[in-house]
Amino acid sequence: MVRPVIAMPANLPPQYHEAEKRYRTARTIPEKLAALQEMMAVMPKHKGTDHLRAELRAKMARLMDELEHPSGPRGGRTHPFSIPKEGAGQAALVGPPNAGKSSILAALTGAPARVAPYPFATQVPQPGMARFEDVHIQLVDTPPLAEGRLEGRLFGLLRNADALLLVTDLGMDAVSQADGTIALLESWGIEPLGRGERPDPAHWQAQKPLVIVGNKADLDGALDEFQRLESAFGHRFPVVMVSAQEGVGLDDLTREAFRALGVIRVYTKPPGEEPKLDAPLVLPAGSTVEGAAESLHKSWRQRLKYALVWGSTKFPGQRVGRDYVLADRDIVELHG
Ligand SMILES: Nc1nc2c(ncn2[C@@H]2O[C@H](COP(=O)(O)OP(=O)(O)OP(=O)(O)O)[C@@H](O)[C@H]2O)c(=O)[nH]1
Ligand SMILES: [Mg+2]
Repeated sequence: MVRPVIAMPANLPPQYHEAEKRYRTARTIPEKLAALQEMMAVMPKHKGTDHLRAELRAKMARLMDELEHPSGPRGGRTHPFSIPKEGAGQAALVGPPNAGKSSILAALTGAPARVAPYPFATQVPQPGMARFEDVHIQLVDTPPLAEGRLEGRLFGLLRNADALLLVTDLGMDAVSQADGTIALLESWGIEPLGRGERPDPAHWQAQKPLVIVGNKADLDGALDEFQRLESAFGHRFPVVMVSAQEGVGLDDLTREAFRALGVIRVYTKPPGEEPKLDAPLVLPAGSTVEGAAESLHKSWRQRLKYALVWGSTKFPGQRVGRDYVLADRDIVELHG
């Protein structure tokens, strides 16, 4: 087939050409999509790249369509399925059929998840809000991941999530379930990140902090199975044991989910007043006093002179500069 030649803007960064090489050698659609998404991410945004950007977007839409309808494109453009983010971040529950993803969503959020004693019960993603201390985390229940069943819209959803919670069934071989799911994610170009690893901002859609969950802790033999799971994965990933049915371990799960989101809570305090403890700012981990100030109002960019911080500082109410890196639960008093 003859394709029109796209005039290449001259000033593309080297990362673009690397990603393009990966695009050309990619064997699977998800690998192609991952490379295209990277090409878009590193491409400078100006008039000269508009045409190329539109071209790449059209390619991605075609590939998404192929993914959803493997028998060939039907009808018009398909957009990746997406669930608008809410709260401190979005964590998707993923894993093999029947492991208890929907049960965990229902137990933590009260969302009307479809729980059933047979596999492939969940057909469409379902969001719900789980409380962690004083913030909410958005959990998204997804259809099971299994070989040959990748849906384009599910792929899009996973790439958009901030973290993945891989649910396994402790009544079965949980280690192979986790291994199989990780291998599947990797074959789709999604790289799981371990404890303390943060996605590179240029590749965040392909790199996902992962928490491994052993569910059905109430079953006979579950503890032994959990120990196997922990020794196989605990050196790299957080591994938590829960029973959605008995409501056990769910607090640990939301804590690990919160950690995986890579955000911190910061409370502001007007001078001479009490801190606003009921309304934390949720900021990316590593944020500075300046970042916190700007997230409140952009006028702080000019005005900010220093801040007093309670929490991570050596002394309560210590005076710090704009570059001071805040920690989760810090209280900040801004001074202009
Ligand atoms: N014993 C026990 N059974 C559970 C637990 N959690 C879920 N189940 C059961 O496991 C089965 C599957 O639960 P679901 O929540 O539908 O599992 P799922 O992972 O969403 O399944 P799919 O949507 O098919 O992928 C149901 O019969 C649940 O009642 C648990 O903690 N303990
Ligand atoms: Mg389900």
